[in-house]
Amino acid sequence: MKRNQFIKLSAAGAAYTLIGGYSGLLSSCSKDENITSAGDYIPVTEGSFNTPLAFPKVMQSNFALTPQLTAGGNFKNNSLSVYGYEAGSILGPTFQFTKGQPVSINVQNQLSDVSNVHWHGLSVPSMMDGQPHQLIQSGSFFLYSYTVNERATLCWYHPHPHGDTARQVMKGLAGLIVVTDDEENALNLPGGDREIFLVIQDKRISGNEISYSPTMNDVMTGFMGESVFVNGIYAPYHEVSTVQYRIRVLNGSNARIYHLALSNGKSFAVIGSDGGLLSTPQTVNSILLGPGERLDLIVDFSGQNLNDEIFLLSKTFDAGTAQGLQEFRIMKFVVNKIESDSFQLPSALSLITLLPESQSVASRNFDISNQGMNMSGGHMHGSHTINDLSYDESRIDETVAKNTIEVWTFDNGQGTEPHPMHLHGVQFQVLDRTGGRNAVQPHETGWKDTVLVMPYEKVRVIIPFGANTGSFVFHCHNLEHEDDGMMLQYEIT
Ligand SMILES: [Cu+2]
Repeated sequence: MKRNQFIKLSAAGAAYTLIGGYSGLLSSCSKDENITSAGDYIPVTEGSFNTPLAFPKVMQSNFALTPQLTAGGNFKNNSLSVYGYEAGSILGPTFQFTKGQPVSINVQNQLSDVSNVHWHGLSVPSMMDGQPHQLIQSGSFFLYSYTVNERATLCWYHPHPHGDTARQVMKGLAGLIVVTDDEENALNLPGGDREIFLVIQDKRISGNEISYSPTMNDVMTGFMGESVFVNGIYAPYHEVSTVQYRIRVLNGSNARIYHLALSNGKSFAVIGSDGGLLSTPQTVNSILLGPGERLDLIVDFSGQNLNDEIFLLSKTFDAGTAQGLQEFRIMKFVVNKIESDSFQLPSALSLITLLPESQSVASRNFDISNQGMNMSGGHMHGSHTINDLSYDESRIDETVAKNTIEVWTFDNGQGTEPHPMHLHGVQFQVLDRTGGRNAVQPHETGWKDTVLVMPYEKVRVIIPFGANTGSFVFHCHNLEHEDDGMMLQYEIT
């Protein structure tokens, strides 16, 4: 695809500018699509919050995943036609791993399409990483085996076949991975029924189907749904007592960003993110969570009265796009018991050694501003790139030396869309953010594998590459952008 074939978004985001004399293209677009640079605004429809929250079953390991078409989830007390990792379930089991543990998981693909499994956040060998070109054919299987090297953290797994990741995740394929270690155990954080795992995902529901047929606008903005699910349940509630809870959140949505807050206006503590515990708790009133990012929170319900209802909200925010325009409720907590609680949040959680920039041996800059549209196959579609390049499995875009440290910049300075940038194979630290929010966010003060780069922002991350050689991808975790090619390959040599 040639550079001058792009129809580019204007920097102001108000209109499209045609470059290279292809002005005839727009008129050949489907007439029922109004093209707007902001994408389509898909307002959330709140439910009645009268379905109890449920949790996927917890497995230690050695559980075969069988991606398949099945019935699962709960939408207004009906199950949906979904893709599941087992029969009768929208999300796969939550895997509970311990640092240092060997894992083998057989994935038997019972879908009619190719699929695979990526272990998002775990640093596994290139061959086991479930990369976009490492596919499991329909009716075939692959045995993933690796050792869990991570410190305690919340990761997740999902399919990653290039061009079909977004649809397969939207249809239901995802699951959590919880890694524990001695350092975290020693903190005696709230556990048992006082540790709650929440997978937040928006979906478009049509009848008993999760519909997925993105328009060009959906590709530009990312595909968003009107119905917000938690753990596969639309508009759920969960009963709590008046104590402190550890609430662990995954934004497992294709594209929607959530501005999380509590309806009682109380602050809460962020104690961890993608790569595990922070060094110290960060008290916030709200936090912006992009697709693929995780949060580890301490929420204190003490002082509430019996039958109080507290909602987890997404507040408005300014993304300059169709996102963030609406405040909506995600789920309800209902106080059903008055109890007291002896837990005291430690002021020191973990030792995070901040990597000094002086140890970096190379800097690389990635322009993620330059998104456009192009015409091929008879219709207009998005064309998301990094440094003007689209994903090509046969091309290695960057080569880094093993056991070295580098600084990478994701530059969305001229961009008009948010991009949650994710690297496979590593965890990194956020050095700084200039433009936009202009600051490292509270949950970005530890280890991360996905960083939200909002319009007009430039974010620098410092990355220690390990001894794990081979090729890996890095990409935007807005899954429509990713499928559209906003993904490159790097090789550790
Ligand atoms: Cu993106």
